[in-house]
Amino acid sequence: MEKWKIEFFIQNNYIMKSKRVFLNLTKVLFLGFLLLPTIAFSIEKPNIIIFYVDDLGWQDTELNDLDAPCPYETPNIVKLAKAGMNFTQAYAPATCCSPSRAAIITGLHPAKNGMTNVTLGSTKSGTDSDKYSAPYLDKHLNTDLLTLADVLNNNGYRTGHTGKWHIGLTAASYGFDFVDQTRGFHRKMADRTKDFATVDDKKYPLSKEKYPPYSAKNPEGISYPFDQLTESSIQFIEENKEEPFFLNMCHWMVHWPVMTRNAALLEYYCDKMGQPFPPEPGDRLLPGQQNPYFAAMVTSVDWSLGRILDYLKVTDDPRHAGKKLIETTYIFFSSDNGGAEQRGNEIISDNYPLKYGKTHAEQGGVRVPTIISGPGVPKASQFDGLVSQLDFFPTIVDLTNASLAIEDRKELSGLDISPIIFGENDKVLDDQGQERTFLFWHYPHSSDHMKSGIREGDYTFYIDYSQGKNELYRLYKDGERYDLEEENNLINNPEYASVAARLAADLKASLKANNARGPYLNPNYSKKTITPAAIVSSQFSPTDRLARISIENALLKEAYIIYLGENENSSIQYGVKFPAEISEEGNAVSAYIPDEVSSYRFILIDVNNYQVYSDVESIF
Ligand SMILES: [Ca+2]
Ligand SMILES: [Ca+2]
Ligand SMILES: [Ca+2]
Repeated sequence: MEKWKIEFFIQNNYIMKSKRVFLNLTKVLFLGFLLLPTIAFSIEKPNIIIFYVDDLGWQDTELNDLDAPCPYETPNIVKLAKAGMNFTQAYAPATCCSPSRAAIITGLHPAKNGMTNVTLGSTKSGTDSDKYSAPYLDKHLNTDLLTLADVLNNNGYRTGHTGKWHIGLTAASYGFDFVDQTRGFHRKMADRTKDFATVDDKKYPLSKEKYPPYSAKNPEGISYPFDQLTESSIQFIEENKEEPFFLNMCHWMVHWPVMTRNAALLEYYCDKMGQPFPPEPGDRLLPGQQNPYFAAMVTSVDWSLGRILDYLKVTDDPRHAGKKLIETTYIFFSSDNGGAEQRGNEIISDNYPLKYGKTHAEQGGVRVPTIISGPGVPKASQFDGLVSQLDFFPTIVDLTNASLAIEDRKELSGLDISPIIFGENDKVLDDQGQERTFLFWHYPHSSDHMKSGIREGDYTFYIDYSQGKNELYRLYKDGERYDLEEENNLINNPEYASVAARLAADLKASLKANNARGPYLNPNYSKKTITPAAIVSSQFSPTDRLARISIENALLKEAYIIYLGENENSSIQYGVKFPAEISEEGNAVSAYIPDEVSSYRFILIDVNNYQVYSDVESIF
């Protein structure tokens, strides 16, 4: 296969890391340790767990808690932070689910891998009132892309995915040996006010073991309903711990539907929030963080994390005599995007003091709780610099000493932050030793908040495509919180003109370097002043299996073909766009149509930036 290039990058990292961890420890331990071989501090092929939460906001845990105290109790998240490093300014690669997940697993920025939203495979153009049209998104992540699971699998790791996938097909098509995409106990309830789990429940029996929270009503703690997602994750570790393993554990919580099967937990939060139990039917309308169902979901995710940590703590590592799995495993804890604040009338949570939430490029949409723990990571440490989940891929490659072809490594959008997590450096550096000074986001979707954004130092800057204007905010000043709420737009303040110009230039250069697509102009827009490209003829030739179209009104700058249909056993990637050939004149396009494919359509971008879909063409 193409992606298994034979030319591997020979890494010296293993030896370097032995020294590195060793030097770290000498800072805190005594000289006597110098006599021990350095190898004793380094874990060969450590295990990796990514524990990923859906829609968990930056203020939805007891970490980084500003202003009003977080009412949701997260003792295990706090415990994990005390065992490792808490990142106070960590970011998801995107504002919503699929693009963040695709970015983590490919190590490529959403602008670069093209998956910038959740509407996969949709060919809807805008309506006649929309000036812009979002780019077409592949129906599933292109299977030709190298994934983190591929890299680790190729380096002797067993790879498991549990829970939410949401980037098309199943995780089995992307390098995972073990796949269980169960929703666990986060499955829709007919009536969330009363359909709670019981001790002898068929699907969700309550546990005999008791866990936090403790209260006067339940001084010994409470039971939790059976959660297949947590159990499958433990099963994967149990069955694969003889080998190094990578577990990508992705909860469906705390995403909508907002509900819990755990009556005791819900009652605990109703009591804590001064609300009746069981709650009245209907939407929760109290502002801020007062939704007891949501609180129960956050604590349920925390319980699940606790189950994993407890298992790792008591289980021997068969590969490292005398060690428990917790001593040989790195855990990456984070969330795929900021909190969803509201759905219909229901108030879910609040990202305040951060602005907005999920699907927004502002801080509430992208800043997320993040912890990394594992061997060599200083306990209860904190890093306040900018990091991204895009850094997970290269960091995991480094931690696992995995071989990766030089050209694949160069493509990665994030940076190896292992010097940060070992407390050796306080700056995130690229391969040339240059400090990374900013992160950026690209969300060319939605009708009213289609934005690209950048965070650099104290500032955020946005290009708002829908409104045709730019914004600049100053989050911090002299190390203090200044306008974290992003309320005072400084774009017209002459004092900040050079800052705005620098951020605009960095953002535009990043979008260009990553070949960011969209937003495009919408050919259906009623007030358009330029005529979009239009298709005048379309043919298919069965002899050479070439589909051809010719164009009038405007020449083309990009053209793609998508094959339509479904066949999971086929090597054809249905719904994934591939470049089509534009004629020298720019007014005709052709594409090869494989034997198996019986319908297709072209996607055209004309020189004026209109995105035009051809009709669906069928071959009879
Ligand atoms: Ca708070
Ligand atoms: Ca999400
Ligand atoms: Ca808010």
